Amino acid sequence: MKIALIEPKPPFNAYFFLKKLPLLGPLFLGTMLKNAGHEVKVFKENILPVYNENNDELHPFIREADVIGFTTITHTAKRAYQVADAIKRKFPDKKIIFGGSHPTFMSEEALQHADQVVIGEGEYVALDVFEGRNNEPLVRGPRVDINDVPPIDLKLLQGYHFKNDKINMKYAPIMASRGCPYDCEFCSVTRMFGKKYKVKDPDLVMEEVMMRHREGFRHAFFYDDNFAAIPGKTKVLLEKMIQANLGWRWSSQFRIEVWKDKEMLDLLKRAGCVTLFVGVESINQESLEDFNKHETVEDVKRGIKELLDYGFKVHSMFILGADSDTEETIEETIRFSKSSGSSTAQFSILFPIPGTRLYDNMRKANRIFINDWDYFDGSHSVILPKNITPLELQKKFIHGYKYFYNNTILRWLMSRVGFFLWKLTSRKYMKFLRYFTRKLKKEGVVEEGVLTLKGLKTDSLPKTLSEALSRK
Ligand code: B12
Ligand code: SF4
Repeated sequence: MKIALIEPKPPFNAYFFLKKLPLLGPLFLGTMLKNAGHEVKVFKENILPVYNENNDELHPFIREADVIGFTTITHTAKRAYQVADAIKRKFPDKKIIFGGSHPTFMSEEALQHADQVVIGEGEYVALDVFEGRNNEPLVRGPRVDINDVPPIDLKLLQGYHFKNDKINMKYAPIMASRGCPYDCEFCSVTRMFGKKYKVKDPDLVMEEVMMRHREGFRHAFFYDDNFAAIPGKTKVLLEKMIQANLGWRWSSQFRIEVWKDKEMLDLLKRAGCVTLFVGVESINQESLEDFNKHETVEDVKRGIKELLDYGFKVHSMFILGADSDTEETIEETIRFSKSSGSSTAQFSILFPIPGTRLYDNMRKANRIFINDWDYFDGSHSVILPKNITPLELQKKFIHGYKYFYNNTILRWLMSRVGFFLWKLTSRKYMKFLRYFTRKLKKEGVVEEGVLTLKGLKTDSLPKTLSEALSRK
């Protein structure tokens, strides 16, 4: 069978400097399907779009494929639906399957554009679904033992260039664990992969590491959500990397408490870890509690310093707009991003990802004012914050980037970020926010910048941005 797997392009190219990093779902499943004898191609639309909506043209392989799978996160969902609908219109007999973190939690919505939706992890059901033995509309994928998942075949990726087997991608994508024992309010990882932290056997991870090294990679990004969650197991892997003496450089995501384990820091250093991506979120203790972070501000401050002193780079990720945030606490967080000495910083506006408690609570409270998935990317205000207007929050987000990247050696990044901000906070959106904030004030929903919810009327909440603008 010919099988196409598609990662749709996001509406705003927010992470275009990391645009080559693929989601691994299609590669894990694609590798399994290829090993089972199918012709598989994986399209990451950032690199090679499969559908041109201007002339209604599909990529030739999509026209030939028997089955087409889509992976989607929330802010690529609309593009996925657009492409899937175009395929169905032209080729009604082709089977379309959806999976990924958005369809898992919005399965009925996704099913309107697909023949089947896989909920949860896909490995144990993919063969039955793609080969047509399981035709249930909603298929629940059981939790996967990641030791059963083979190393991915990067050659499935279309539109990338290969030279002597080396793909033109700087960072080798590797995943050594899945899941997270924490359960932050805004994050869907625990509900998607489970509270149990699944760690891959270090020998199997090393097989993949060696494979990427042979392919010519000298840098890697471990996709783990919490690389050192089970320190004992992480250390075994690190020892093996040190023994292999690969001389390569890599990064991953960590919780800040990793700083307390000096043995871990030593091993990380010797194993080639360069940058720790840390979810700092806020330096307002109440916001950390809103997020269920199980961290203290003191820990965060001390942790960043210790990691930097140890010679690591720290990429600090902040979330602005918790219920306990005010303009002042947001400003403090932004100022801290710089005074902390963090090597790089990333700001997000709190947004509700389907599948999270935050999403459920915001829906119930009727506080999601844009029901357009295109804007669910952490770069747009989509919920009514409590102590600041959506417009001011949006401005703080822009200010955060400008403040952090102003007059640092990272000017090159600034120019990129500047471009990305320009793209993201498009004029139309800002115009809408100004109008919307005025409307909220007029209706008494926001009084002196504080969300009262008193006057909240359902018709205050437009379905899409264009609808909101047309109502104006
Ligand atoms: C690596 C990563 C990135 C990379 C690259 C991502 C990319 N190409 O989009 C970078 C750093 C650039 C990034 C950026 C962002 N990311 Co990110 N990222 C991840 C991370 C850590 C790993 C992704 C991955 O490969 N997972 C591993 C595979 C195994 O999981 P999977 O893709 O879900 O696939 C499994 C199942 O879903 C299913 N499946 C998936 N697809 C399909 C398809 C079919 C047909 C079938 C049958 C089954 C199936 O089977 C797979 C195997 O079990 C995840 C967290 C996580 N653990 O998943 C967050 C995650 C995907 N990111 C997330 C977010 C929000 C973002 C950002 C918006 C950042 C932000 N502001 O918060 C941006 C947007 C990026 C963009 N596309 O524009 C959210 C998405 C949630 C959502 N519903 O939208 C996640 C889930 C984290 C979270 N907070 O909950 N990210
Ligand atoms: S934000 Fe990080 S620590 Fe919190 S649940 Fe998600 S992966 Fe775990």
